[in-house]
Amino acid sequence: MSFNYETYLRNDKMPTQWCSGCGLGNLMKAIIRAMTDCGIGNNDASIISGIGCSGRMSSYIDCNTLHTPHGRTLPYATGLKLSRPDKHVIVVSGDGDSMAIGGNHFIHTCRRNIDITLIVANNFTYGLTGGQFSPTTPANSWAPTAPYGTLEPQFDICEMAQASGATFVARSTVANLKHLTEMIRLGLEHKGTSVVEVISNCHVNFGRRNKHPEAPEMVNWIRQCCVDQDVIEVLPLEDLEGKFVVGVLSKKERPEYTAQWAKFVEKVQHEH
Ligand SMILES: Cc1ncc(C[n+]2csc(CCOP(=O)(O)OP(=O)(O)O)c2C)c(N)n1
Ligand code: SF4
Repeated sequence: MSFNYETYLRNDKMPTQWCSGCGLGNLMKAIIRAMTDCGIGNNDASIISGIGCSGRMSSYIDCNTLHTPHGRTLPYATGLKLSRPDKHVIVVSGDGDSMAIGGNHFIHTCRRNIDITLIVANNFTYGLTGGQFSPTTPANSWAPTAPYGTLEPQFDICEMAQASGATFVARSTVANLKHLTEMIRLGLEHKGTSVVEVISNCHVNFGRRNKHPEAPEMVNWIRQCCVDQDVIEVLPLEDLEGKFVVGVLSKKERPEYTAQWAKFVEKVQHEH
């Protein structure tokens, strides 16, 4: 399939402000490809993002966008989806945006199983503000806010999503555009809360301090850390240490919130 990126982009905003080689460029490409694959046009969807380098996604994709305060993408997305259940609501958020300041919204969005696709660009850091450590920064990493190394263990975004009730959970990376497009496409097709974690390179503010200062090398490192979900059964546990398991990690059926809400409103109006 050929992809007409210009149709989806705000071409007057190009080139992007992202650093050269930033993984977010590939993520933007994958989102446009997945929307094209699903036949979702600019007006069929809304892209909502928070504040952060990942937050710029809503400035660049021309798609009924909302650029919301840091950590607050999901309340906006929930309101929008409730008022326009016919639209695809796609949230693009950073690991800080969705796991730190927006962590509570993340949990309750997954719990409701509202039909939103949440794409979390996990670059292990607060990229925009200079590389402070985030809830997904690996332990023993260096950051300006951890001059002696980080002590805290990292959150597993996909485990958090599953435990909170998201009915589609997948992980991919910017190192494999085809796989990433496929995971986003499956998330878009799923009816319910879908969470797609995307391991991305911030070589500038994370990699530079943690032995991966160049984009190609950091992308290769990400690639080498990936293990496909299909093969983990046959691997010894120690081979999974420090690896990102990629693929569809869980898919379940459960009533979707906007459909439940419509029925609920009808029932209440009928009874009162
Ligand atoms: C309420 C509030 N607190 C803090 C900030 C400052 N701030 C802006 S972006 C950001 C972190 C961005 O990190 P992440 O969400 O991981 O996105 P990335 O830049 O890595 O894509 C912070 C702390 C803010 N804008 N608003
Ligand atoms: S600071 Fe990091 S996340 Fe932000 S644009 Fe640069 S490489 Fe990408």
